[in-house]
Amino acid sequence: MKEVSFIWVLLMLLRSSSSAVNPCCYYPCENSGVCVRFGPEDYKCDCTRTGFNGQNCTNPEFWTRIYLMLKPSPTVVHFILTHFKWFWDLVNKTFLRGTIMRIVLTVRNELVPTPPTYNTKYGYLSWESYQNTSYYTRLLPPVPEDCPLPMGTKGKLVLPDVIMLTERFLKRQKFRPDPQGTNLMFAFMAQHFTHQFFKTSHKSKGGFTKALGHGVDASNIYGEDLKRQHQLRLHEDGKLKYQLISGEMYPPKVSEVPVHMVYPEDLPAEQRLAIGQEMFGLLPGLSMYATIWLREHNRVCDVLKAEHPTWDDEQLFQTTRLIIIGEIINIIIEEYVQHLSGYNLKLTYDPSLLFNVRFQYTNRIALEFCHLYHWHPLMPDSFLIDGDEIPYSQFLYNTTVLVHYGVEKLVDAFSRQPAGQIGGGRNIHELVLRVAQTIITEGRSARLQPFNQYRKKFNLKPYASFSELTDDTEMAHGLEELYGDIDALEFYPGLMLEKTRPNSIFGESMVEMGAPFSLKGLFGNPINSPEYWKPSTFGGETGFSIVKTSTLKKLVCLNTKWCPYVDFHVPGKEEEAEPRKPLMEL
Ligand code: ACD
Repeated sequence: MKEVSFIWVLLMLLRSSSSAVNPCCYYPCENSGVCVRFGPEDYKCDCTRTGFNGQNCTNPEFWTRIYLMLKPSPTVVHFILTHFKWFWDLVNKTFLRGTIMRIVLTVRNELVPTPPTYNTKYGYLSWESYQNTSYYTRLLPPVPEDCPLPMGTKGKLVLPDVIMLTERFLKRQKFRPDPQGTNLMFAFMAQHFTHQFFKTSHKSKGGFTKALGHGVDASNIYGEDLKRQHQLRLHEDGKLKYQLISGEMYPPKVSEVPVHMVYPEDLPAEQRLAIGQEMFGLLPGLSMYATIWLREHNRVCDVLKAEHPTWDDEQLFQTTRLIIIGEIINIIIEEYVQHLSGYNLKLTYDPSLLFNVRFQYTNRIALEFCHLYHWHPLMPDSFLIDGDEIPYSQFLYNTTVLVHYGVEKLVDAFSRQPAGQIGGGRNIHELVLRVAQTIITEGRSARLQPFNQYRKKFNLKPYASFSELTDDTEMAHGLEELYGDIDALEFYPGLMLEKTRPNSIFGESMVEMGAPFSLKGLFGNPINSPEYWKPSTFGGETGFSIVKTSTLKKLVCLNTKWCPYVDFHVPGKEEEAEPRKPLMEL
């Protein structure tokens, strides 16, 4: 291995000394200008519609100058949104809530190109990138192949060894709970929800996805293709197949619904559950959410059937799927992103906020979004359920945990157990550290641009040094030694090692980069378009109201015998004391 990298370094040195360096390797174009190479040594920056001009798109136009003067920094905006609770309590009761939400959405949306632009193969616009939806799109083109150094022109000839890098800076020393109080109910929701649109195709190397819906399509519930969907369907009253265990609904067995699922060879047939997403037998938290959504789908089918006795199975199924997609989006915006943001502004799922602004109802998942969402520090050291402590060895691929405890006890346990802080480094359990290693390796083969280039793309100031990135002096020195230059720091390590905001789950970059992808993906869903967002799409006012009023608590408690403590954060003092509410009050 060492010889191979030595030969590679020699080749690169020979290449760069014998020919001119591709000028785009210097990333000369600022402010989203596009670098185009002309001849061996020349380049031009295309500054069209960037609001800047000059050779490198560095001179602001008049209105840009004014805008930049008035624009508050992300730190100031975040501070205002997370403080002054009395002020936000007032705002949340007025029309200003919607107005501010619209501003948040439009500002974030401007950062996501639509139609999509580059992909791992094409660092320039091409029809192939646009129409081949098997690729993840990319915000920034890959580092050109002919650059003298792996990250362009800065840093070391060889990037740090991935195993050493992750062992040293990402591996957990001692579990550090998230200071925002995030729990495992959130962590499993994150995993369950995102695996409908992040399905990297590892067979075909180079930024391909198997999730062709590129957004919230509930394919994790219904399967990624029509064949799987039909196998999972009961073909009666729009429902999905299920099995009853002690009178309660669970996903059917693979022996009865023979869809491809990933299970260890020695797992007994009766323990193999058939679920929309083939990986969801991996963790009881995932099969728990699969069970909850299965029950919800079949419950909504009953509601629709009662109002539309003439509808056939197909119409009941399709309309229920749209309702389920709406419920997911609502819960994600109003509870999941709300929790993550720590904002005192109450985020609102109201698609009509965007009806009078320029907005395209389409989405393409970006490779950078997929990488940044690898939030494995959330995972604890072991799982605490109903007085039992379950180690990973007994948790993985153990579907008996779900049936043994039942949904209620699992929800209760996961809602009470703290998840780990995502940012700040050294908080990934060693059992899942290899996932971080895979993502860094994949980032290298996809030639992702340096972290600082992404900071600029998202209107953030690039870090001037490693000690600006992190307050941990030892880590800053170590990174300096390994990368040689802050401008050569890689994307994923940058996001994970950046200092966290005070009492926050992660740092500035994760929010500023994650939010645009998220909000565009959620609001860009077709159900939010003026053509779809109306009662008839959801079978009438009843279905529309299920979408508009869905909550995590209703999702769980309308599908369980008793209502456990359920939230995306661990209980505070008041919640510990709060008596369980009867279902009628939900
Ligand atoms: C804002 C709203 C608050 C944003 C806060 C944190 C965002 C950080 C990372 C992304 C978070 C959640 C992702 C959720 C949903 C993804 C949906 C994707 C759909 C394709 O300030 O803007």
